[in-house]
Amino acid sequence: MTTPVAIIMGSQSDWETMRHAAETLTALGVAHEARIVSAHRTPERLYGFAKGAKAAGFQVIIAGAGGAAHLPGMAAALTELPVFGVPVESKALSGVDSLYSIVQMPAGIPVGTLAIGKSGAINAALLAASVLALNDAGLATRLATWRKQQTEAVSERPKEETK
Ligand code: RP5
Repeated sequence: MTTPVAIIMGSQSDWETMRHAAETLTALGVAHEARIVSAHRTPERLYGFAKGAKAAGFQVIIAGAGGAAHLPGMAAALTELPVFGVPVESKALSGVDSLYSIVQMPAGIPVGTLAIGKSGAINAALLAASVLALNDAGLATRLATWRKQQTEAVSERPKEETK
């Protein structure tokens, strides 16, 4: 039994954001593995991971990084697996640096770039699940249920504000 989704991140400090991807996948019953793989501090680990990811059975990679966020693009350069990039909110530039580092890929090496921070991490997991659901009817049903529950949780009227 292989694990379909790899969640990689540039640093332990990214986990606070990327754990939301992991939690979303868990809620959908999608097996995943999280690893710290830094494009700058552990380039050989990145090379080994990305080159071996397909053979290891991964089908989708979610890559989160902040600042000079080269991890998603470098991973995408080294594997044909779909890579979804999550810009982590940085202290200096609030994640705009991360977003620009990830989103503006040259034609030929795609990274599906999500929103900055928690929303991006959750949506990366949902996109990964949507991709896997194309060939997994059980997951497609769980995803539809997840979305239905989300819709039902939205009230038609705002609750009274408490003072
Ligand atoms: C990036 O540098 C990481 O993805 C992280 O978002 C950022 C800061 O890393 P730390 O200094 O917190 O390890 O490579």
